[in-house]
Amino acid sequence: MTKTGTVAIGMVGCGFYAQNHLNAWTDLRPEGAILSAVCDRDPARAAQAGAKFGVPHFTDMGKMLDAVNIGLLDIATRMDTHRELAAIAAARGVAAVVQKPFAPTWEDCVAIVDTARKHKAWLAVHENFRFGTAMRAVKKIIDQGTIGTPSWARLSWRTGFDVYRGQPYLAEEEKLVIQDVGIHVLDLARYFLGEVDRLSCETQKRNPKIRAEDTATIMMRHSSGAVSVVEATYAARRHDDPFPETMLEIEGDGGSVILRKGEKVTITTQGLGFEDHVGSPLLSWTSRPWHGSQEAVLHTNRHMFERFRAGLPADTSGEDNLKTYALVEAAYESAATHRAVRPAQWTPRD
Ligand code: NAD
Ligand code: 89V
Repeated sequence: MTKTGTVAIGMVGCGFYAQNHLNAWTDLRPEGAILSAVCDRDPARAAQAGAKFGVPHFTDMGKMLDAVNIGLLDIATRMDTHRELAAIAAARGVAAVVQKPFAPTWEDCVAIVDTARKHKAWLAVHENFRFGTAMRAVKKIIDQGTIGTPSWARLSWRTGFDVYRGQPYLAEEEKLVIQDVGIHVLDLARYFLGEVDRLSCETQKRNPKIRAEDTATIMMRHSSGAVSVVEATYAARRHDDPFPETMLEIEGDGGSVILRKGEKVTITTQGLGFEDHVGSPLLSWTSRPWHGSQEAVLHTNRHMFERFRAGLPADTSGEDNLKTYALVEAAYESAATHRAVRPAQWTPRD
């Protein structure tokens, strides 16, 4: 990282998950990320966040940008507002990070990226699973060549945790498990095994009380020749539920790395097996079982802040996240047509 100095952070959306963003930005203040204003269209939530974190609060993002010189916007509203808010930021030349899902459709996502490019505005997506401590540890094991070249993987996110209590809107979504959590696991599959040539998907709706699919089983052929299986469900009924952890089995020509519940890892290399624990520490504001996800927010926010300040793209830039979102859309198309699908490709208009 080359640039130094501070960056004023503006938080848009002060709801359920944004509390983790707000706490993470507060932890990053000594490193130069200065939470400077919050905004929520719900006046009570805006006021509560402003009071708790000691910054001015607004109910309109435009008015916040008029009043406070924000360097980086962190937009943690839900996906139906991302295109509108990102367009406002881009038109003002303000850098923005938007939470996942990027947007409700591929077309919306492409429009957000094209608009940011048109205005030369820095844009990223807060896709935090790959920034988690355990995932970074597994990536380091792979990048060190410990298991050779990865050729097969199973990435499994299976829970019966009541996700609907904290996020009641999930029960009403027209597209659910792939768009909400499959998107994270598909991004991890890209992170560990690279880009995808084709994908097949089966979905199920196993909970009669919700509107959309709650279970997806996806198989992918990566450009490297590797094959991955991506699984996601909110309908698992298992003792010792791993929520919100992703289980991994990654095999290469030199060994394998298995990540189990509790962030326990088994590494096999040169015919020998090793056990270790790669756990996420508890922070002053994190609590089980969300602590790994919450800590991933801290690492993600640090990455966004440092890359923006250095004038570099984020690993999960808007353009990068289009490759993950293309897998989401391909999965839904495959489930609807019962055939393998090649993910859409985005090419810059300019
Ligand atoms: P939420 O409904 O609890 O909070 C969203 C907030 O945004 C609300 O308070 C709402 O009033 C506010 N808002 C909406 N439109 C606005 C606007 N135009 N201007 C200002 N404020 C506005 O939702 P949530 O559960 O916190 O989820 C928010 C996003 O975070 C979703 O996209 C969700 O998928 C994502 N999320 C990510 C993770 C993760 O990164 N692992 C986990 C949970 C949720
Ligand atoms: O992490 C997320 O994106 C949440 C989930 C319910 C999967 O925890 O939406």
